[in-house]
Amino acid sequence: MTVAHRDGLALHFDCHGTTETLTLLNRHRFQASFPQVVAANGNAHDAADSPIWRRMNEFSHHGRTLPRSRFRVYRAIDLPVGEMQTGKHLPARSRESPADEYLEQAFIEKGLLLSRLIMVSNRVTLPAGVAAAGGLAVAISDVLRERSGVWFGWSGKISNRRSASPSVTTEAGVTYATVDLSEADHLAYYSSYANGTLWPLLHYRLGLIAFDHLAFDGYLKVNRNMAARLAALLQPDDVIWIHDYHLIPLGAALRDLGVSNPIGFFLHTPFPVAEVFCSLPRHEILLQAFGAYDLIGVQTPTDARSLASSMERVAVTPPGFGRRNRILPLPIGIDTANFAELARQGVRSADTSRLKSSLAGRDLIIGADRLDYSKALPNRFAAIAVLLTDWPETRSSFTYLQITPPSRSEVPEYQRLRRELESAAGRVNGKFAECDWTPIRYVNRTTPRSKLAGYLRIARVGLITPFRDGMNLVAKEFVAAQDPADPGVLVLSKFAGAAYEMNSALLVNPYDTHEIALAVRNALKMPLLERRKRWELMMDALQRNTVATWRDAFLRALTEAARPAISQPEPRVA
Ligand code: GDG
Repeated sequence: MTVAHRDGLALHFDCHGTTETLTLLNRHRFQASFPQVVAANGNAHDAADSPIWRRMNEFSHHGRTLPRSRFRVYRAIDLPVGEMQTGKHLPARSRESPADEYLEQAFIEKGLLLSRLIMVSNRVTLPAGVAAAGGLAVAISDVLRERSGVWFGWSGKISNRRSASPSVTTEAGVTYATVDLSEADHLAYYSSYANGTLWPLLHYRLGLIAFDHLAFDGYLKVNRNMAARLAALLQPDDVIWIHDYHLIPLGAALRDLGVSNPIGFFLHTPFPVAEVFCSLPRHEILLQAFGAYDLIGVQTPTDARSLASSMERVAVTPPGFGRRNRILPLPIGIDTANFAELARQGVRSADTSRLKSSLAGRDLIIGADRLDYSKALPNRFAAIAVLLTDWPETRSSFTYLQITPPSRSEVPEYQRLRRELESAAGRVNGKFAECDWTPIRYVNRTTPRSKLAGYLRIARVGLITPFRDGMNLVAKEFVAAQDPADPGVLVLSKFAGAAYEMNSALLVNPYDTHEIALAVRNALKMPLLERRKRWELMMDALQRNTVATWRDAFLRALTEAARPAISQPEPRVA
């Protein structure tokens, strides 16, 4: 038995038993956090001389992680070391519960020991920045709020001044490291390739794809440049988690620079079937790049199958260092309790009251989506016209509020969509409005998150019908925001990843405007008992799978996948 101790926190190793994973430990933080280690024979060592530290070092240097050992963490405030060793003053729970739970507590409360988490995404939302309207930014902010680390990516700024190192600021335990892009790089990497080629491809919109070899080269080049800047920031025990389609080749570029840390990737969009993906010119390069990751997370089992079958078509090389290359469906969650609370508070705000009184007793139907063709907004407006035509009794009985923050406005397809929506909303309103009522309120601005939460709570229907969506967090937020005593009804596209978990929603085919209209009519008429039953099932799923469970499951699977396949004998430490 070994006890490392520092202040009130003791770490107790018992390496004769089974189970917990020492791979989560960061050697350097261990040394800094626990200056002294006491062995079973009572001898005290400086941490750097202790057998456990040497053992960690040795395994880490060989690119291997420590084998599984049993170890426990407990808090033993002000106990003399001898008493810590016997464990007799510990609460019973700490002797019985899985060590993980205590480790987690120690990590979160004291920020000790756990490897540094490096989150990488195309765009970094700086703490002083405007609240982001985008699923990925919302999810990463949620993850980093609970677990400090580094967020690396593009600053959102375009600058032709070349800087070798990123700008770094730290706030509330999170380090933000950002790089600017030159105008040419931004055009090739972001507007042309990521959003003009990959985004439509991943959403099954082959007709919208523009492929340009130079843009693809620019995309690869920006990924290589980002890798070089990121590599310079890395420490040996860091765990790297890269997000989304902008950065598919980043892991491979890091490996080329000799980075052997665990690297995971999460794709927030859908992944299309192999026939579609492989119609992309030079797709082999991207599929090979997926091979550099220890773990690839996707939103649904369908996405996992599609990616695996595309990768099977090319002989993908695994990440090396004796690791596996795993694909795992891991649906992203939201911070359910937090969003529900935001909605409870939001409903008492002046803005929500204003909206409510403006409805004059009518039901509210709500949609909130970035202005993006994958969200199928023209079909929603058309479905409202069908509803008002085929069920005239619904006229003047509801107001449909569509909140649509602008997005990627430099990409021509998005400019066209904006014009199309403006005229579609005008057409429906022109045809059906009365002097005291218009069916559609179309807001083409970002709404603050707290306001949005309040609006979702007072809505009778959430109308979320994308053609394709990796997950769709708004669908989940709509459910979390509802009043349990009088919940609204979710009308959801069956092609959103969220439909896997939210299958008590009214699921519709987004291409069928009549089916959407009928579902909205049924939602408006649905009796309270049925609304509650459907809502409870969905809320239950949201409480089981939150953004925190998603994060933990991803990091656990990443640690597991990054562990070399060859198992080591159990160490006898001290
Ligand atoms: C990508 C994938 C996947 C929306 N309008 C406003 C606003 N929002 C917030 C929502 C939500 C987020 O933005 C949108 O998330 P979604 O998941 O619905 O959609 P994408 O932006 O396309 O996200 C998607 C997601 O990544 C996560 O993996 O689910 O499939 O495409 O949180 O509330 N926020 C504010 N004002 C708005 O007007 N503040």
